[in-house]
Amino acid sequence: MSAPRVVEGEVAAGSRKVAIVAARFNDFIVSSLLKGATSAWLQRGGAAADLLVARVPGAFELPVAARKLAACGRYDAVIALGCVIRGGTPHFEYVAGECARGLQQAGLETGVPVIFGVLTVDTVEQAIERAAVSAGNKGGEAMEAALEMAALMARLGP
Ligand code: INI
Repeated sequence: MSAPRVVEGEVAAGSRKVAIVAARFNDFIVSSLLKGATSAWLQRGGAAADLLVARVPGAFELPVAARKLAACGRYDAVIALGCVIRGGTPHFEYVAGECARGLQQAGLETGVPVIFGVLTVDTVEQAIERAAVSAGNKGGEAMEAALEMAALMARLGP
């Protein structure tokens, strides 16, 4: 039996354009995710002028802004960055759940990859660990996923 044809995207910025939408809530964590995403962009050869950063109040507002950026036709991928900490209230489920659902919907409706770079954690300590400046920064991982998906979508065609 012959091997299947495998299609995948490379993690390289080239001349791509990416938009990040980042929540201000829990900014002490989100700003680290933003740094991780920005340095991954530069490391992968992206031009500063080809990266847009839009800020929104909290994770609940990420989907509407992400959808607008995805639909405008200027970006190859959109990354949503935020941090929702459980803190023992049902509020967490609404904010984190609706954020995830809305971001997925934004990607499916527009066909532009919308990357989930939102930490949904039980404790501040877990958030700090995932936003560490070293390897494993979830913002950097989100950028790598965005570039891979942008390349894959281009390769898969219209
Ligand atoms: N927004 C977050 O991004 N993270 C949270 O942990 C959070 N908590 O815990 O409430 C949060 N709430 C704000 C929410 O995202 C909206 O900005 C607000 O409800 C206005 O719509």
